[in-house]
Amino acid sequence: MKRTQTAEVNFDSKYPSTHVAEDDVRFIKDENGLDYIEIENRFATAKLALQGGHVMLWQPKHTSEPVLWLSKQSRFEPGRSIRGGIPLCWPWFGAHPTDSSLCMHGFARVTPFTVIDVGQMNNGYTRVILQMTKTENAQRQLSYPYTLVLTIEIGSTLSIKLATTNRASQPFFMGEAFHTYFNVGDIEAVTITGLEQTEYADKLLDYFRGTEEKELTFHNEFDRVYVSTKSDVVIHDEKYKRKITLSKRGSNTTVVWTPWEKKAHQMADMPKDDSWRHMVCVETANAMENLVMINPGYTHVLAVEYVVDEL
Ligand code: TA6
Repeated sequence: MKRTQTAEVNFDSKYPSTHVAEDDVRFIKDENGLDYIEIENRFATAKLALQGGHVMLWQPKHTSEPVLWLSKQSRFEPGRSIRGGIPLCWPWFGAHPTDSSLCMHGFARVTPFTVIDVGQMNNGYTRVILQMTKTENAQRQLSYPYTLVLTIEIGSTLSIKLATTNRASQPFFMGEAFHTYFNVGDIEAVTITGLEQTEYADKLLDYFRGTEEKELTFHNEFDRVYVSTKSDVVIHDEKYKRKITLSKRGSNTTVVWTPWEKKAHQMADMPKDDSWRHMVCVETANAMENLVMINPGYTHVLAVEYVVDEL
């Protein structure tokens, strides 16, 4: 099997590698020392950073705009999370439950992943399998043994699975999310369905609990954690004349967030223009009362698939 690589990439030789078509995959390293994988197959283009197992870009060939939003001000530096794409929140979502000195959304998104396998699937999609490394920073924040494996399948749809295996002798609880930034024509021309009649905690109202009564529309900052929901969610984008369907497994929480202008302009890695109008986060998660308990030796998988259709 011949690989196309322009930089040294950590391959784990114990996994057999399937065929990688030469024009599909490139391995690159930037001037900051971050490693990336660029994928071009007959269905889509994509770009991943090995830091955080971070899917930065995905654009199926049947749609004219990228599906994921990526900040022009993002800092592509070791140890800093990338603003946009699909940041991983793991092994907690939001603030750490007991130690406020630890970073928001856990440490997976700033931890290097190694490449376990990259291959072309029978349907022509490209599958990338990554495993999170055990850095000192990671070990300091989570000492008991586990493995974290991310599988990404790139084609006219995008499928992501995050598998957590408990290698300890006692159960452990964790929170997690695919904190996905979707690229939209204009947030005020977006409607989100699938969360009607679902209980939420509103972060902007000190986690006030309510029940969503109708489809979501956006005219100001919005930050709600929808709990105990396994439903698909659909982002209807009137401006781009498309809809994005999120189908999930192993998730009981969906988070919806737009910072709006004021908060976006306070964030160092968000442009001070109207870029915030072109993103909405719809996050496939397990958070709040939906934390996951994993018994010794067991594996929990968080999975989502994104499908883009014309409106
Ligand atoms: O998922 C929504 C949220 O928790 C918001 O409250 C906001 O903090 C957002 O995540 C961004 O978090 P980050 O740490 O990536 O800046």
